[in-house]
Amino acid sequence: MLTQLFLLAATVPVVLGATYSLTDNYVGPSFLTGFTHEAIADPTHGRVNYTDQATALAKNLTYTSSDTLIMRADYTTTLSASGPGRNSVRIKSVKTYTTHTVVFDIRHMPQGCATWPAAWETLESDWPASGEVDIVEGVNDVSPNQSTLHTSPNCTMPDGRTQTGTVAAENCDTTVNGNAGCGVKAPTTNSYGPTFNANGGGWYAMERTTTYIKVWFWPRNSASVPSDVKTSGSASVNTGNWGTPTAYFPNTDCNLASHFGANNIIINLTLCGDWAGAVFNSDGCSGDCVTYVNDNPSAFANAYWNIAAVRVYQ
Ligand SMILES: *[C@@H]1O[C@H](CO)[C@@H](O)[C@H](O)[C@H]1NC(C)=O
Ligand SMILES: *[C@@H]1O[C@H](CO)[C@@H](O)[C@H](O)[C@H]1NC(C)=O
Ligand SMILES: *[C@@H]1O[C@H](CO)[C@@H](O)[C@H](O)[C@H]1NC(C)=O
Ligand SMILES: *[C@@H]1O[C@H](CO)[C@@H](O)[C@H](O)[C@H]1NC(C)=O
Ligand SMILES: CC(=O)N[C@H]1CO[C@H](CO)[C@@H](O)[C@@H]1O
Repeated sequence: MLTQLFLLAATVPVVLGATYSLTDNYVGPSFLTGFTHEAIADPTHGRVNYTDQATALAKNLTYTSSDTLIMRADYTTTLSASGPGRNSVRIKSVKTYTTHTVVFDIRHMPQGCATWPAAWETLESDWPASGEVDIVEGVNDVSPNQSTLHTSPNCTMPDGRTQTGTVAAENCDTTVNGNAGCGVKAPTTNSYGPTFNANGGGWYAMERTTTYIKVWFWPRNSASVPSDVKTSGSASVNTGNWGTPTAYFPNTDCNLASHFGANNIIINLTLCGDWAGAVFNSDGCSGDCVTYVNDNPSAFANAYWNIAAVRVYQ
C-alpha cells in the first residue's frame, strides 16, 4: 500500500494546471487587426524583405478567409543579388501577455531548404530582460524542432523534469553558449516541417504561470488531444487535464516572475540568416543559401503558414 501511494505520488506532476477563460480568439481577418506586420530589417540577418501589411495583402503574401490565415514568402520572383531579399512576413500581436495560456492551431508551417519559421513570444524593446519563449522553431526542414527559453542571467533548468521531450541545454541565459537557450526537443517526428504538414499539422500550446512554463504539442490525428484544445473557439481550457507536457520549465532554479515580463506573440518566417544559413549544407541543402533563395522562387511554394487560430486564455 505504501509502495502504491509512493508510486502514485511520484507520477503526479508536481504542479497541476488551472482553468483559464478565452480572452483573445485570433481567427481569419482578426489577425489583420490583432497583429501588426513588422516591416523591419531582419535582426537575424535573413535573406528576406519583411513587408508591411498593405504590401503583404496586395501581393497576397498575407491572405485571410473566415477561418484561415495564410502567410508566405514570395515564390514567383527571381531576385537580383544586389537587391533586397525575398518578400516575407513577420507579425506581432498588438497586445502583450504575462501569465496566460496560448493555443496555436496550425495546419501547415513553412517548409523547404533555407526556411526558418518560428512562433514565439518576447518583448522586442526589452530583450532579453523580459524573456523569450520559443514555442516552435526550426530550420531547413530538420530538427531540433524544439521549445526554448532565452533569459537574462541566473536562470537554469533542473535535471529530471516531468516532460516527454529531451533536454538540449539547461542554461537559459542569453550570454552563455552563444545564446542557445535552454531547449527541449520534441519527441514526435511529426512536430515540425514536412512531416508536420503531411499530417495536417496540429496544436502547439504554452502555459505560462509565475511558477512554470509548459509547452505541449499534439499532432492533428492524435487520440490524446484534449477536447478544449481541439474545439474551435473553446471558451475555456483546463491545463490540468492536458497530461505531461512536451517541455516543462519550472522555477526551481529560475525566478520566472523576474525573468519574464509582458510579451508579444510573434510569428515570423525568415530565409537563411544566422541559423538556417549557417547550417544550410550540414542540413542536406546544396550550394550557397543566399544564392539558392535569389535564384529559386519555386522552391518556396510551400514556405507558408496556414493558421486556423491563435487563442489566448487568461
Ligand atoms: C520590401 O518591403 C517593403 C515594405 O513592405 C515594400 O515597400 C517593398 O516594395 C518591398 N520590396 C520589394 C522588392 O517588393
Ligand atoms: C491568395 O492566396 C490564397 C491562399 O493561398 C489563394 O487561395 C488565393 O487564390 C490567392 N489569390 C490570388 C488572387 O492569387
Ligand atoms: C523532431 O525531433 C525529434 C527528436 O527530438 C526527431 O526524432 C524528429 O525527427 C524531429 N522531427 C523533424 C521533422 O525533424
Ligand atoms: C539567482 O536566482 C535565485 C533564485 O532562483 C536567487 O535566490 C538569487 O538571489 C539570484 N542571484 C542573483 C545574483 O541574482
Ligand atoms: C524565424 C525567425 O525569423 N526567427 C527570429 C524572429 O526574430 C527574432 C529576433 O527578432 C529571432 O530571435 C528569431 O529567431
